[in-house]
Amino acid sequence: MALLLIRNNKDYQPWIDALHKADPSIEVVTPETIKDPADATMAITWKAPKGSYAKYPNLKVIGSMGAGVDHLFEDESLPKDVILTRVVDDKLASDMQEFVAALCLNHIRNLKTYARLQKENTWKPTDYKRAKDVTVGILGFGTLGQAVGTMLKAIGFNVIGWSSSAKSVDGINSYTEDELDTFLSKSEILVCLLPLTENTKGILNKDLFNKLPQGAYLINVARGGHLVDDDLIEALNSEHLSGAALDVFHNEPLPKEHPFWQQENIIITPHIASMSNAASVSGQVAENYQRMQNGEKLLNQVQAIKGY
Ligand code: OXD
Repeated sequence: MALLLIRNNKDYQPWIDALHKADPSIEVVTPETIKDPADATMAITWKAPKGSYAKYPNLKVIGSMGAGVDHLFEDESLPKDVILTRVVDDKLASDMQEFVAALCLNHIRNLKTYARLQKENTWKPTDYKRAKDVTVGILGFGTLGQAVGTMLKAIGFNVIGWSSSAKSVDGINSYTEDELDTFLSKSEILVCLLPLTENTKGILNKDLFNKLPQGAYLINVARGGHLVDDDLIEALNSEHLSGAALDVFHNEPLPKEHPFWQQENIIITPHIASMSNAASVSGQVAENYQRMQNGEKLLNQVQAIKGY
């Protein structure tokens, strides 16, 4: 019996060290070190090369090393009868809170404009908004969305949330299903934190942008697959949207020739909003490995039918 790690970048050592520390009794292997593929009973993975899962016939549990699980469903070799898990971690939530707060404040205080003006040796004060006068809509009001909403509320923003099932968070109006248009019409900054599923692919498109107030700002810290890139460029060029901050892309790294790089009103960051940390999540992975062996219910299970 062994716990198998599979990662696109093969950066295994931090995970091996952290898992050994969490539970030295677990045999941790990688596709390179496993002797018999039949030994792997649980795998934790991040963007595994396509077809990986077919090589291991005894997998009972497959877990994502991150909060998102869309990479699991993108692989047709994902067995139908395994239990799927993801990580839920306070650090992932607080990192996301700080990142989105920084972007919202950066936007209302025009810091990107000053960075540009500095390059031109230009001193030019401009008007700014106060958080209390700005409504931020969190599209995807799950664990991370609620954490971000609570932080923005504490800073002073008006915060509203939308999710497919109703949520109740103190001081934050939450909208659901058929109230999407009302939610969008109030969102002066829209933060996408939705899971990527068949229903949410391409949701950040022309129709949605047209429902936002004139001059709205988009922050996408979920997945590149939520966004229709050309529709964003059009909405920025027509000035219906005033700008965007994008941390995630259809193809990562974002190809050098992608038009987003040339767009002055887009902030591009390399998928760093909230990075899963092996030391911080290995405890829950080790706990799940033991639970699997004891036939107990696992932590942070994913509902395969919903895709998150
Ligand atoms: C995640 C991510 O899903 O880093 O954890 O995007």
